[in-house]
Amino acid sequence: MHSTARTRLRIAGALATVLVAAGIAAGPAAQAGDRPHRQPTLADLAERHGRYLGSATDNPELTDTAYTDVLGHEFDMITPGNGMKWYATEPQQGVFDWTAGDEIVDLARSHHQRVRAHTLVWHSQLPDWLTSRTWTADELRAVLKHHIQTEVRHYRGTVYSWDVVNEAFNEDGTYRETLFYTTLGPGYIADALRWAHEADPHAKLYLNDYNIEAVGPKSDAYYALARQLRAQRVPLDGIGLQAHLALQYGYPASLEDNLRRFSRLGLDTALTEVDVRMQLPATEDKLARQADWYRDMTEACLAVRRCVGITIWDYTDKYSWIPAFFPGEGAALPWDEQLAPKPAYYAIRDALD
Ligand code: 9MR
Repeated sequence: MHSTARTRLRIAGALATVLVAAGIAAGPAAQAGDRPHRQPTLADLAERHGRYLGSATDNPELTDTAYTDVLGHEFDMITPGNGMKWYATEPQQGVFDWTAGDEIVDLARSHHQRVRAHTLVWHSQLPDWLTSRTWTADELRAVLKHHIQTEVRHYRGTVYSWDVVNEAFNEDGTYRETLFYTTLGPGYIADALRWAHEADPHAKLYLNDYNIEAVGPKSDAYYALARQLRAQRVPLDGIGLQAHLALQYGYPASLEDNLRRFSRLGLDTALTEVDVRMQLPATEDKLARQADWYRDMTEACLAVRRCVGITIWDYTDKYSWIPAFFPGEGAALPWDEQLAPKPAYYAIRDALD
């Protein structure tokens, strides 16, 4: 939503509160679709702090109108969960397919939401033509550059940022031995950032990974790389901390310090794929702990000036990736499978309010 429209809504909302308090207008029993009377959304609350509140989404879910209703009004940033990945966008070499990504960009634009585009260079979800043969360094460099620049040019002007390279490091802080690393060496990361910047000088360019929320060997590797890239004037704007957390592994208590050290390098940070899974069944106690974690993460981001926003990895347990990847685990998101808000939803509100 444009900020003028939001301001108007906010004024209308404030006016409605006064009228309700004065007994002039209908109170909470008013129709849900009665926009001037609605409570501020998560995005409204985040905007007051100059932050965004986003959700991932995926194409198959978009026929679920109860789902898209919430997606369209509660958030101001959208990430396609799969539609912009290499397997989807270049299924045959040199043959590009924008159908899935475009559908999500168009939906986001129709709700005046921005888009965090995800992702250009990743070892996973690659097309067969790319993984089923060997490449010389020169060949692969040309293939990578063409993929990045064609995709970034296609979405130029329609996306806020790109996760240019995703999941480049191992847990111990060594480079992950991907096709790109083993063929091109570590310089593929700087090259990818430069090529993306050439194709869209306005998009914010990120490196993105999981298990880098706390200070530790893996986030240290990003810190060292980011410092080096900044010194070499490579166009890097931000570090994305995915934040796929699990109750059984503990909360990353150094998150705020970690965000702050990246800020001090002159970089933006964002929590890009947040979820907090648990061993099922979900109990009241686990949902309360989960809510605390969502609150703490939100507060950590608000406490660090250059933490620009938070994206949850879809908003409802109905469409979470967790149960399929971690059997016996789930309930990771702030809305349940019936699209009802959970304690985590109210905890995010509290932290933002
Ligand atoms: O949400 C995505 C899911 O639908 C896919 O099946 C999965 C395949 O690996 O990828 C999921 O998204 C991942 C994201 O692209 C990168 N970080 C980890 C996410 C969860 O696996």
